[in-house]
Amino acid sequence: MSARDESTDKIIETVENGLLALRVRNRFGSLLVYRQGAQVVDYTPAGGAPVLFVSRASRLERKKAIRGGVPICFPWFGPHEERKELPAHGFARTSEFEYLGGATSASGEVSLRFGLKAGPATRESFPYDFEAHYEVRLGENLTLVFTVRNTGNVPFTFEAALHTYFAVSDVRQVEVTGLTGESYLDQLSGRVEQEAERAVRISREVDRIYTSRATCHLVDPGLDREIVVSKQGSASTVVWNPWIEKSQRLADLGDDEYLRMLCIESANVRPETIELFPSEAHALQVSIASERLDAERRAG
Ligand code: TA6
Repeated sequence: MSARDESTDKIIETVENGLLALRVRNRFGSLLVYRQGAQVVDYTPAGGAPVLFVSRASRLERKKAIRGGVPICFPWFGPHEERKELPAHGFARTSEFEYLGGATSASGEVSLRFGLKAGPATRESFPYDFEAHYEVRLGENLTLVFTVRNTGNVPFTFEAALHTYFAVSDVRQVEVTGLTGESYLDQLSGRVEQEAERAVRISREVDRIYTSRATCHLVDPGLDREIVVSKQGSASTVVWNPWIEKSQRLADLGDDEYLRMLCIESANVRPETIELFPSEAHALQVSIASERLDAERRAG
């Protein structure tokens, strides 16, 4: 291992697009994380291309959901079951997380810690006491760990998702492997299906909640890379691309941007909703690695 040049390890607190942010740079690459939603919006491995997609039409404004990067969906996923006026995917992604500090390990891995606690605003829609902690680690891979602790005296259930938008060369040319045989809820038809294909390919709107703990591989010949998404504490994998019509309906997504993104989300949603009893905690972890495609895979 080369000697570590400590001068390259940097955690810079900054303001980007009017939002409080942290920039990280080390020998493994670079990150940009907004305090709002503790949302990672850029992860670029050293010598590689950006791994995450952010819509050029995304509104970078306080209290507005950012379309891209890794939104944290919590404490519900999608529309709220009873109260449709509440924001989709919960309040975490538009909440200001507390920055709890950063650290650099002996190997040069940089970790940032964030926190979100229950308060009057959260209790309005989620009447429970909780503490959420989020760790963002830039090392050989990007590792994200979202932990929820029940700090009250009654049990509660919640859904959570790290709603990762991956940047792709052309969504029509990529494939996702690792989900063969897994059952999934097709959110478009409402039916439960089983994945029979060796690889998931995108040629229309896809919105599927797989019941799966498997590691997924996003193979992108156009970018000569394979993104490996491995998980711990996650029993759901959501695969979503809005395709043409939905992209045209989304104000914060360019009409052609569906071609450049694919969501593979590490989650616990719907039948995999989590129940926490007082003092219990649950950690949802995902590790994202960007690797060069070997010659055989490049050949397709
Ligand atoms: O991740 C799948 C999904 O639930 C889709 O149904 C779609 O709504 C997507 O999330 C985007 O959600 P958002 O609230 O970010 O527009």
